[in-house]
Amino acid sequence: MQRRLFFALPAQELRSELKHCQHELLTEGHKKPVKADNFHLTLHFLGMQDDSILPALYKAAADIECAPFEIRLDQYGLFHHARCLWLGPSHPPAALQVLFSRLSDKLKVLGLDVSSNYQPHITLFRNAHTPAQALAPELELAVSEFILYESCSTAEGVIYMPLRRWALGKHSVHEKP
Ligand code: 2AM
Repeated sequence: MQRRLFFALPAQELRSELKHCQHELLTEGHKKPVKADNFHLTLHFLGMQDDSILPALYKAAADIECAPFEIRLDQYGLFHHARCLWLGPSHPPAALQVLFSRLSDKLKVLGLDVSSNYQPHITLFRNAHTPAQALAPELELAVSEFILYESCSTAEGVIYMPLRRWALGKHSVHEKP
């Protein structure tokens, strides 16, 4: 079976703050807010992959060593091509780049295409055409784990299902939630 997969940092702890940002930006005419359940900060998008790759992905992720860290989210941005309006860090912490690069190295060994051009962000709106006018907030995202998600299309829209999560600073692997 094929699954649409991506590694990401969960952002549910900032759920109410991010919803507040969306509420403010709605007044600027942005129309398609991301569901709060789907807030995340992507590390690596893997696209459609066969199930058979999952054990290798689990092993690769479990081998990553990285201490917990924080990300200050303080700027809005717009990807014109993808039409997504996002909140992200103006100064991504070195630890985020380290986690991204270590995961990247493991994925390359598995023969996967990984992006080298990394712009960390949390998407707030899809189908966005214009940049945010409002001043971005300053939010701290505490990063203590990363997750392999499956993107699933349902009648209610896309949902991101955590397949497995890995705690930073430990080698513990938690099975499916
Ligand atoms: P984003 O909203 O953080 O940009 C699942 O589809 C998630 O993977 C999306 O929410 C999107 O994250 C990211 N994604 C989807 N298609 C992508 C692509 N072609 N390249 C990079 N990231 C992508």
